[in-house]
Amino acid sequence: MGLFSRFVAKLKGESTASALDWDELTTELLAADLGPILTEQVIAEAKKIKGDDAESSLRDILHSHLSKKARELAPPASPSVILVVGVNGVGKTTSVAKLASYLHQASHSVVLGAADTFRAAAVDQLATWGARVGVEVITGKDQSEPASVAFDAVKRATELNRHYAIIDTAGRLHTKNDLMAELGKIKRVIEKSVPVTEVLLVIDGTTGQNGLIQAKLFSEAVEVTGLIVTKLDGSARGGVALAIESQLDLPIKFIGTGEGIEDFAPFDSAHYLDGLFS
Ligand SMILES: Nc1nc2c(ncn2[C@@H]2O[C@H](COP(=O)(O)OP(=O)(O)O)[C@@H](O)[C@H]2O)c(=O)[nH]1
Ligand SMILES: [Mg+2]
Repeated sequence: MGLFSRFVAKLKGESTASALDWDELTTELLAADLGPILTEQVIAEAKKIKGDDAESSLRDILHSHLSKKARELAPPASPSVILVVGVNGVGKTTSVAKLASYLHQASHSVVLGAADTFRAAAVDQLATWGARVGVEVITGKDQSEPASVAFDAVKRATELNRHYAIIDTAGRLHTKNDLMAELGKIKRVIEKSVPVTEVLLVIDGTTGQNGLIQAKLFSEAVEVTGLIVTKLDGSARGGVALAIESQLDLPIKFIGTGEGIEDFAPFDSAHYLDGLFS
């Protein structure tokens, strides 16, 4: 059952909601990870609603809190460079592979850069995905500088006139300043040859309000242009996505809904809101 279906059903035919209903809606919004700030804003706006059009009004309220920034990916160039960042285990490498497959299927050419050089397993993971998808993966020698692998991948994409270079990076704790600074370095080194057109922050949709803190700190370290929200296949209702959009004005560009390569789609705000109401 969607987040608001019960509430809207109750409100039908009433001119105002009772105090109990507001408490109930507040609890539901918090349980869905909208967070205290957005929940308070939505409740304040929702209190002006009359019963009959509660659903469409609530939908309008939520819609007004979504980011107005472009959700489309930067257009293909030669190459358009996409840096993928985030904390450990959120699904960066998987999302890089999914995005490569998505672009590949749309007849775009792609080169991947395995700039998570911390762990050999991370490089192998991306190489395996690359082979499966059918795109070239640039890797460095063991323990090589992430920035130099990223630079090489972009150089390769430039030489081959590829549309996109997607760079996977190591997971980093958003609270570790030196690791966050390294992201800036990777970006600067790439930009000696080609501008970075997208920095996509991967957020695990099940991590709740911590996702909001991650988004805040990553945006301070590097200019994040959009989000990929993963693991929206589970029971989590993913309301943190709305909180991030509302409070940081970052557009969600893609969502991940499973471990498979096809479990990935551009974010569709109407569909997302439908899910909250259906
Ligand atoms: N259920 C689910 N699992 C995912 C999704 N995206 C990634 N994963 C899983 O999350 C785990 C960590 O993914 P990985 O890409 O290695 O994360 P990274 O450390 O950020 O690179 C793996 O087991 C993935 O299969 C998703 O959208 N849904
Ligand atoms: Mg990884």
